[in-house]
Amino acid sequence: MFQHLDRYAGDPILSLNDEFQKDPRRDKVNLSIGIYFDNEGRIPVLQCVRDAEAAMLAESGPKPYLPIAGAPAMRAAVQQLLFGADHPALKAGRVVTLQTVGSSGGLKVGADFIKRWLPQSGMWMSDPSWDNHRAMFEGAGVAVHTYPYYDAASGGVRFDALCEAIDRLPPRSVLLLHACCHNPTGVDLGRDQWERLVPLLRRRELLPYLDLAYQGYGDGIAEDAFAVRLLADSGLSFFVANSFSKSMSVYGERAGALSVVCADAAEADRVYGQLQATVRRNYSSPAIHAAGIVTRVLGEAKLRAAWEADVAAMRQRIQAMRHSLHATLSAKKPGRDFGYFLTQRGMFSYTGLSAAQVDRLREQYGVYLIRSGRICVAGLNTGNVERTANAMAAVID
Ligand code: KET
Repeated sequence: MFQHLDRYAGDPILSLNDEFQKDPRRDKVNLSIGIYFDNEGRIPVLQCVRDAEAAMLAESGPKPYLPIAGAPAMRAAVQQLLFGADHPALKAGRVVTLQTVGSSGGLKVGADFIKRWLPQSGMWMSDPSWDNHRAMFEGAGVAVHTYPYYDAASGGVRFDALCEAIDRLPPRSVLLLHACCHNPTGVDLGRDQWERLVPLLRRRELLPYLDLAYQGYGDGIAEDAFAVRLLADSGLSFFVANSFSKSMSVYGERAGALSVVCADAAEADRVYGQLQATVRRNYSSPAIHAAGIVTRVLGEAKLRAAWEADVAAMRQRIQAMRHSLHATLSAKKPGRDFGYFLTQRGMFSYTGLSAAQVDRLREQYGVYLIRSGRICVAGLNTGNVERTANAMAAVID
C-alpha cells in the first residue's frame, strides 16, 4: 500500500532541533529553533501563565468543544492587542478574528480560504522567508513565488527592487509580509518603508498577508503592531496571523489567531462564515486551554502588567546577547564588520555563514544553527556566548 511513498527528508528546523536533543555533548549550544530560552537555557514558564492556569484549575470548569471560531473573549482580546482598543476598523465591525491552532493553523486556514475564494491568486513571499510559508501555501494549492528582500551586501532590505517587483504583480496577488522581526534575517522594513508600501498595495490591488509571530521581540508589544495598524488605518483589506507561542512562551499550547480586515461589516460577515467553513473541514475547532491562558493574560490587569514586563525582559536579554556576540567577534576578527548583530531585530540573526561553516560549527563545536546561517540569538546566554563567538570566529576565515 505504501511502498511508493517518498522518504520525508525532515524539516530543516524541527529535525535539527531533534538532532540537538540527541547530541551527548554537555557544552552543546542550540541556536536552531525559534524558541526563547532564558539565561539558564530553559524555556521559561511565565508567572502570568502559571497564574492563569492556576485560576483555570481552581475553576475546574467543563471542557466542551469551543465554537469553530474559538473563544469569543480571546478573539476580542486579540483584536484589541493587534489593532489597539479603539481602532475605527473594530468599531465598524470590519475585522473578523478567529482563534486558531497556533499561528500556523491560522496561516493555513487563510491559505485554504484564498485558494477557495481567490483561486487565481498566487502568493509572493520575501527571499528568503520562513520555509514553512512556502510549504503551507503550496500545501493549500496556491502557487508560491518570491520578491527581492534581503541584501547580503549591505545587510539591509532591497527596498527599491522589492517595490519594482510588487509593481508588476497581477491584481489580488497575495503578498506575505513579516510584520516584525523578520525570520530568518532579522532585517525589518522601516516605518517609512511600510508607509511607502501602502499606496503601491492599493494601486496594484494586492492582498497583504501579515505574519506576526514575534510580537514584543522587536521594539515592544504595541510598537511591533505598527504594520497591522498602519494597514488598518489605510482602509486596505488584509490578513494577519499572529502567534502567542513566543510572546507568552506557550509553544505547545498552540495559541494563535487569524484576523481578516474587510471593506465593511457586511463583507466581514461573509468572510467570517467562510473562514469557519474552512476551519470545520480542517481541525473543527481550536484549543480550550490556549484560549483560557491568552484571555486571562491579556484581559486581567495584574497578569497583563506582568506579561508586558516579561516580554520586555526577554527582548532585552536577547539584545544583551547581541552585544556580547558582537563584542567578542569584533575583538577576534578586527577586520570584519559584525554590526549586523546589533541592527537586526527579534529572535534571529542572519550570520552569512555558509552551509559548510554551519556544518563545522555543529560537528566540531556542538553549536547548532540551520544551514541558511540563521541563528536564534535567544539560544545564547552568559554561560555560552563567549564559547559560541570563539567557535564562530574559528570557522570564519
Ligand atoms: N510564523 C513565523 C514567521 C515563524 O517563525 C513561526 C515559527 C511561526 C509562524 C509558527 O508559530 P506558531 O504560532 O507556533 O505556529 N517559527 C519557528 C519554529 C518553527 O519553525 O515551527 C522557527 O522558525 O524556528
